[in-house]
Amino acid sequence: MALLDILVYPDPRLRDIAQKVDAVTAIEQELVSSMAETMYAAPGIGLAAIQVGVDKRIIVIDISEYRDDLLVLINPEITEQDGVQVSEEGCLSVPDIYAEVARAEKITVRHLDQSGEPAVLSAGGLLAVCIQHEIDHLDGKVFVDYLSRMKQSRIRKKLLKAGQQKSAA
Ligand code: GNR
Ligand code: NI
Repeated sequence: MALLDILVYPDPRLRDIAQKVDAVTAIEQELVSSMAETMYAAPGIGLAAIQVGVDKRIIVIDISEYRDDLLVLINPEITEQDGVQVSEEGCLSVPDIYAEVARAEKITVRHLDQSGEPAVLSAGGLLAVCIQHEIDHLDGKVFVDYLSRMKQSRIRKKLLKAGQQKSAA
């Protein structure tokens, strides 16, 4: 296991489109465990491989109160969705920025689990939000893409400036 570096917006690698995983091998399992460690340390409730610079369709999520219920989704695909919910989102790749985003209220997701077994999951509320947020990352999208151009440009400036201060320190 290893702590991985999380890419920060507007890093162009966050625009990469992740590739389907052909087989869940020891390599993928090692990546999953490093991603989980990185998510728990951050701390965050979800992490997509793209955020750590790996272009594989792999997501880890834990929305449980005691951080002891890891969900691993490989090659996730939303097969059904229903309703709309608006909630405040944040992102480990967009530090200290929060904004309301509209998402489907309920979703059904087909995926492979951590052992590579096909599985289906139905989710609503925060879990549904988190899964949609993570699948967006796999498709090169970030939640700020849903905001006005004006807000996007303010966020980009702010994070570029914060990044420069960090590298000068
Ligand atoms: O930690 C996270 N919190 C969060 C809150 C509301 C909606 C989505 C999220 S996901 C985010 C972690 C992250 O950036 N995953 O990509
Ligand atoms: Ni995110």
